[in-house]
Amino acid sequence: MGLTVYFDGKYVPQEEAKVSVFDHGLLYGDGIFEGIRAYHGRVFKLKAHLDRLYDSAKVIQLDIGLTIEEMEEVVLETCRKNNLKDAYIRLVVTRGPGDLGLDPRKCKKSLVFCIAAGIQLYPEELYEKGLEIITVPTRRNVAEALNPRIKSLNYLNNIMAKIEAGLHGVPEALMLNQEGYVAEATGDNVFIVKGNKLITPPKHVGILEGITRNTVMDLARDMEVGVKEELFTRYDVYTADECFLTGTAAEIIPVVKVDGRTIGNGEPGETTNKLITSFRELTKVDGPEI
Ligand code: PXG
Repeated sequence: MGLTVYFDGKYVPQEEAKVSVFDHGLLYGDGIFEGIRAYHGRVFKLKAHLDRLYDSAKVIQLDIGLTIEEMEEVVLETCRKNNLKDAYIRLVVTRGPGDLGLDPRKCKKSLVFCIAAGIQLYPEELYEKGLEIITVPTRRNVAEALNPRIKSLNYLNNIMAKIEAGLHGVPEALMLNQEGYVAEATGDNVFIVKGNKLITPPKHVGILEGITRNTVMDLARDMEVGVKEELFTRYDVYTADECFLTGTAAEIIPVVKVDGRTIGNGEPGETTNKLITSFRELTKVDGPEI
């Protein structure tokens, strides 16, 4: 490996990038992050990721200590230092070291680190055959408790859902919100296709407003496919023509079975496949050059 990591203001060998046991990111999950990808020497949708990071910071009253322009340079420089053109980038901001109480005022300075690593691609077979998923009992966090729009270091809600999916032998979980409407998967947003229309849950109902989600909606509009953000239930998923998940890691991944019900004809749909093609084209040209 031997990566160079941006850690607390410096670029250091990965062995030297060590977080204190008193850091509130570790003790309480008090912090935020972004998962970003670079393709073909450009950081895809970097501005959108940084905007979301700074919005998350504002909501949890976390002073990042760097301007958004400085943070952009941190991301690009971390890629440069590691000679990466295609990368998975993890940008993390914690409340920083404090004492053993949860009071964030005891943390004098936030900690920023950025890792850029080679990317572990999902097997191409998953895109050709599609995924089987199930709905799990664990509901997505209620927005009034911990708003899922904050990309926080508290991922236990999603991890429990992932465990439940694993217990049933499938790789991903469909999570419902408190009212029983479809929310999202554990690290991906969800879309269904009905006729010439995409439907995805609105951003205020207990989901992360995914950057891949927003990109896919833009691509669909360009392709003259209708786009609707509205609540729907599992009934609508089972009876949809197509279903897919979107996220930085998975990009656009077709779903062909949900809770034992075959979606459409059981193969990745035409609209899904067209979106995958145009998404891959966009990754060649979008974002600042490294
Ligand atoms: N929902 C949740 C709960 C997520 O965590 C998405 C949707 C998709 O958002 P983006 O902006 O990526 O389209 C996410 C993103 C990881 C990893 O290492 C997780 C995410 C992104 C990148 C990497 O597990 N989650």
